[in-house]
Amino acid sequence: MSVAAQDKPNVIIINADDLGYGDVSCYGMERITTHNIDRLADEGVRFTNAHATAATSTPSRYSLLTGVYAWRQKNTGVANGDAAMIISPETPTLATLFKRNGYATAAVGKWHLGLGDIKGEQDWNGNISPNPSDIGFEYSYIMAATADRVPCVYIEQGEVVNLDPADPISVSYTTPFDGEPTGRDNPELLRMKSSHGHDNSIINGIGRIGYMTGGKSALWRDETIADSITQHAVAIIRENAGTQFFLYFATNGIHVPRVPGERFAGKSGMGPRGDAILELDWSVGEILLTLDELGLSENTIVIFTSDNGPVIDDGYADDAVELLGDHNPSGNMRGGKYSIFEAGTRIPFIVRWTDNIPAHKTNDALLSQVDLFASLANIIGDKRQYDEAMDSENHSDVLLEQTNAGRNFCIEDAYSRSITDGKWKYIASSNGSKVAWETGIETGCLPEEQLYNINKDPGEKKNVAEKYPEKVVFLRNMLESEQLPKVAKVPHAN
Ligand code: NG6
Ligand code: CA
Repeated sequence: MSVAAQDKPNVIIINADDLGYGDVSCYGMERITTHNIDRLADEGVRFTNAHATAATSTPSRYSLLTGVYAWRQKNTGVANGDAAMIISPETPTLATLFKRNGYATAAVGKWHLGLGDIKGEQDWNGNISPNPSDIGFEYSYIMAATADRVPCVYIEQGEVVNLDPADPISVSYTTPFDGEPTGRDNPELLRMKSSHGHDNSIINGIGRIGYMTGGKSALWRDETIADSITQHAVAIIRENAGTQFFLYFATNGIHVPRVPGERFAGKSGMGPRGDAILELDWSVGEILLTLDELGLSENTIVIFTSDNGPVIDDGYADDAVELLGDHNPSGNMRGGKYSIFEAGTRIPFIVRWTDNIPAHKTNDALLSQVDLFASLANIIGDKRQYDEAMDSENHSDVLLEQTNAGRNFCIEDAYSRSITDGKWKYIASSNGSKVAWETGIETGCLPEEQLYNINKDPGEKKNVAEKYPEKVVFLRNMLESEQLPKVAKVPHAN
C-alpha cells in the first residue's frame, strides 16, 4: 500500500550496534527490562525472522541504506576510521529516496561507511568530502567509524566539531605519532584494559584501533556519546516537526568500548554491557517522548533494529563475560556477531506506525534489512525504477502487517555465506577460521557444506546435508545464481 501525499509518514530508523536477538526484554531478555523498546513492540509489530545482511557493521549498514548486498562491492568489510566513503556519491540510498520525495533527511550517530574519496587522505581539519550529504543526508552528525577506532571526534556536516585550528588532527592506521602514548607501550595509562587488540592510541584512558594526534578540544567523552547523539537526533525531530522527515539514527550502544553514562553505570548488575543496553533503551525513549510531545507518534514509522548479532568479549576486559550469568544474548540461536550461524544476522526488528499498523503483533515472515529501500519507497508512493537497489524487495505488505508472506529466500554474509528459504538453511563450504579470534564465537566456517532445518532446529545443532542432498544442491544453485553479477537493465529515471 502507499499513502496520499499529505499523509506521508515521517520515518525513523533506529539502528543499534551489536545488539543481539535476545538482548531486549520483548525478545526474551530477563535480567533487565527495556521499557521503551518494549513499548515500541507493544504499539507495533515485532518481527521474529528479520535479518541484517551481514554479521558485521559496515556491510550490514551498506545494505540497509542502499538495497544492495554488500558483497557485490569490494572493500565493504569492517571499515577503519580513515576508509574512503564506501557508498559512492549519486548511489541511490534511503536518504536519496526520501529527499527526492520532499523529506528532510538526517543521519545521526555511528556512520562506519567511510568518508572522503581516498583512504587515509581525509582533511580532518577542513571539509571532509564526500560525506553523507553526497548520498542524500542533508544533515549529519556522526562518528566516522566505531567508538573503538580513531578519530574519536564528532563530525557535523563534514567538519570536525569543536576543533581548535591550532591543534590540528592527524590520523594514521599504520604509524604511531611521536610522543603519543599507545596501549601497547603504556598499558599503565589505561582505565579499561583491552582483552585483545585495541592497543594503538589511548584516548580518554581507552586503547583504540588506529593512531591519532591533535584535536584535543574535539575529542568525544565516551560517557556522553549516547547523550550527544540522542540530543542531536531529538533536535532534528523538533526542527522538522512541521515537515516530513527521514532520520537514520545509528546508536553507538552497545558496541565496545562500553562506557555508559554515569546515570546508567552499575545499574544493570551485568556490567557495562548491560548498562549500555539500559542506556540504549533510554535513547529510544527520548525519541518516543519527543514524538509524543510533538504529536507525531501516530504518523511516524519507527523501525528499531540492530546491525548484527551479539558479542560478549569484543576486545575489552569489561566484565561482560564474568557478569553474563544465564543471559543468552543470542536467544536460542547459535553463533553471534561475525558468525554465519543464525545469531550473526537474525536481529530484533520492530515496526511501529500507529496510524496504519495494528498494535501488539508478532510476525514471523522472512525479511531482510535490504528490503527497507523498496518497501519504504512503496509506502511513500515513489514509483521510480531504482535498478541500482537490485536486492531490495518490496515487502511493505509484511511491514504493515497485512500478510506474513515475506522473502522466498534470504542471503547472509559473514566469513562464509548462507542462504535460507525460511525452512532450510544452507551454509557454503569455507576454509575460514572456525572461531572469531578471542571472541570465542563460532564463525560457522567449515570445509563441508552445512544444511539445517532451521524451522525445527533453530539452534543449528544438526547438520543434515548428507541426509538431504537434493536440498543442498537446490540451495547451493540458488545461492550461486544469486551471486552472479546483476546488471541494471533500465536506465535510472529521475
Ligand atoms: C573488530 C574489532 C572489534 C570491533 C569489530 C567491528 C579488534 C580485536 N576487534 O576488528 O572490537 O570493532 O572489528 O565491529 O580490533 S562492527 O560492529 O563495527 O562491525
Ligand atoms: Ca556492529
